[in-house]
Amino acid sequence: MFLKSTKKAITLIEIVAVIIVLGVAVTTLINLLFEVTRRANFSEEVALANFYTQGLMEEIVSKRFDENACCSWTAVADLGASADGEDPADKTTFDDVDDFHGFSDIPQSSYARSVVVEYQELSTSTWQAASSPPTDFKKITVSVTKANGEAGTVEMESLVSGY
Ligand SMILES: [Ca+2]
Ligand SMILES: [Ca+2]
Repeated sequence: MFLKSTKKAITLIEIVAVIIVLGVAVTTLINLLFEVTRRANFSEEVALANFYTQGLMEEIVSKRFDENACCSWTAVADLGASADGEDPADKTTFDDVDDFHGFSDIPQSSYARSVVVEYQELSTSTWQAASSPPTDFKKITVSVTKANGEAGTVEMESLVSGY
């Protein structure tokens, strides 16, 4: 009778121990699963943002350097599609790289894409915003951001020349 009673007590302790161990293990597994899911989402966001950034960049650099013939390049105030008479909302009407200045669109729900084009100059060995534009070089920056995403903003820059 005494032995039987002791065996029951040990069984209860074992059950409590198993519950505690399972609780810790399940919590750890859930945390691990959450982290794996978060990283997978992050990778997918970066990959998609890269895809949309690169796609638009390739489209822009396929256009000619400027609306004007060499070398009376477009004034800074006239960068963008409006000054050339193209439709700022319709990039299929754009025919030179700076027409994309100020352009923005939503390639997919919650992904916002925008473009900045600015004249550049080489100072010693560093490219920087031109101190007296226009110059023969334009830097194109395409940015893609996912709303409420973890990847932040993905940016791609290209330098094109009027030569
Ligand atoms: Ca144009
Ligand atoms: Ca233009």
